[in-house]
Amino acid sequence: MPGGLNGQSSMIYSQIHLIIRRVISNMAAIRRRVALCAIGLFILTTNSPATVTNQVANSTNQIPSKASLGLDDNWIWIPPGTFVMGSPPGEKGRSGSFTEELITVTLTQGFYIGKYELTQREYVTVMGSNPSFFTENLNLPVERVNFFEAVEYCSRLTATEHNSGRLPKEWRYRLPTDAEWEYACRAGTSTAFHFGNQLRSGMANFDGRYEYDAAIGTITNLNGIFLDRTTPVGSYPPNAWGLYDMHGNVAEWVWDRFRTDQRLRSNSHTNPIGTNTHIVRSKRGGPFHSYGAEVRSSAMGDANPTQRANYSGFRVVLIKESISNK
Ligand SMILES: [Ca+2]
Repeated sequence: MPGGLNGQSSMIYSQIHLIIRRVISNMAAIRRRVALCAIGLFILTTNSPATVTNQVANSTNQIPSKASLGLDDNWIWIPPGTFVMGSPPGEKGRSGSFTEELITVTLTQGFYIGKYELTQREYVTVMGSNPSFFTENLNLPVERVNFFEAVEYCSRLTATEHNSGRLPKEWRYRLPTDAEWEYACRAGTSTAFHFGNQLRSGMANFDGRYEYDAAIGTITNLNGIFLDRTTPVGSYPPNAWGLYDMHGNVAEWVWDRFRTDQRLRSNSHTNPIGTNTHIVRSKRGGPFHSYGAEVRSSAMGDANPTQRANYSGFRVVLIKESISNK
């Protein structure tokens, strides 16, 4: 009869069978997770501090397309990753303060960054005026902009692009943080410059009379090239990620002074950003009149944010996150 002992036994056996199958299935899933964890642990433990740079997410299918953000080809995608910020103690000419102390930094957000320093053409298009000193070519980097004007440029560009519908509302343009700038500059390297440990006359727009070797320091070369002015963006070879003029030409305003304030107030080096408790702001990459030692990847200049100088410009990032004006 239906629901009799045989029927109940059959139902019980079916349920037991189902439970056993689920247990086996779960064990297989657990084994897969353990295997993945082991692989991840292997990857982490086989990266020495010296090679921790460039632990980037290589998956190209996570990169938002330039077309979806209204970008042209002058933008480079920088993947999230972990890198060592700063310079080793043996690197000659490094700052005597803690500003170049080695710190492992993780950036969890990928972002787009300008392939070039912001040009005068781009600045005039958004701001309607050109404050620059060297003005005969609109492909020269904009200069004589102060920190606040650089921030204003980013805000206006964001508003324009949002209003046009080209840029999704959750994305915005801003200055790179100190850490983002150095991560992009190094492009996976840990040497004094993105192209190695030596900077010779003509390799970048700097004072080529004072070349540099990380093991020696400044090397005087009175026949070296010193232009004493800006050059059109992209006049020298790019780094491995395709970014130009990260060493020299104009020094570039960044948002914060990470290593002089964030480091002191927090042990967190994930997406580090400084505060505005310090009035002065950081500039990175060094300008055209600097010695080689002053345009190293880890070198940091600073200035009052109201300073206007014909050697100070900036570069812009586009990122899907918000950083409050704290
Ligand atoms: Ca520069």
